[in-house]
Amino acid sequence: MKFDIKNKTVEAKIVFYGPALSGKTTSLKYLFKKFGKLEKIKSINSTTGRTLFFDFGILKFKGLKWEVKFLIYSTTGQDFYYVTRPTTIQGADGIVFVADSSINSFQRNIYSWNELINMYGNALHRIPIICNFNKQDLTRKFEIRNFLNHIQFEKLKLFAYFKTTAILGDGILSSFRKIIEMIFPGVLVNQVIS
Ligand SMILES: Nc1nc2c(ncn2[C@@H]2O[C@H](COP(=O)(O)OP(=O)(O)O)[C@@H](O)[C@H]2O)c(=O)[nH]1
Ligand SMILES: [Mg+2]
Repeated sequence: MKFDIKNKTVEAKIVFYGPALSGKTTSLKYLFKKFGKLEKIKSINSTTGRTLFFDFGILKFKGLKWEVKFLIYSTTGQDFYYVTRPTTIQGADGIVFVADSSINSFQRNIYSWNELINMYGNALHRIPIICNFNKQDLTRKFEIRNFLNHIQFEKLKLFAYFKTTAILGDGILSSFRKIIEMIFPGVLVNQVIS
């Protein structure tokens, strides 16, 4: 988090993390579209259209006295680009883990989650983290409870989860509001998002 007292601005970094094709880019696009900033997202894509390095965009909100700037990233979940991920998530003030709820993706989510844990170690206890169980529109989904038990979520102090369907935008805004609230507990959130 960066505070600029002179210009009364605060900057926070939010990272969307998760396995490949879980819906990170779709979630980000919905969010930016919602705030009329779709054209502000920069994506570095491979020729197949999958995110090669990351998507990146900035959302600014005017508070009563302070301007709040959210730097929002999505990482790629492709093993080959593993090396780019630690730099993307460095200094994150909040993480949105986007899980693919398809019953066949359970292990891929766990793998990606463990990767995150390994990168952050104990710091994950200080960083707010939200898990979006995305693709709720699918019929064959794993049990959320199973996943939560598997990751021992009760050990995480700043944790919440949401059911989302990014292609429809369901749950995306609520989840975003929550991560902001967790990053800036208390008054600020009501001022930045009307
Ligand atoms: N059925 C369904 N498909 C989704 C949902 N969100 C994303 N997708 C699809 O999943 C694929 C991968 O999405 P993308 O956002 O590129 O995943 P990323 O690799 O995590 O950035 C695309 O074909 C999306 O249209 C969802 O909520 N439901
Ligand atoms: Mg992507």
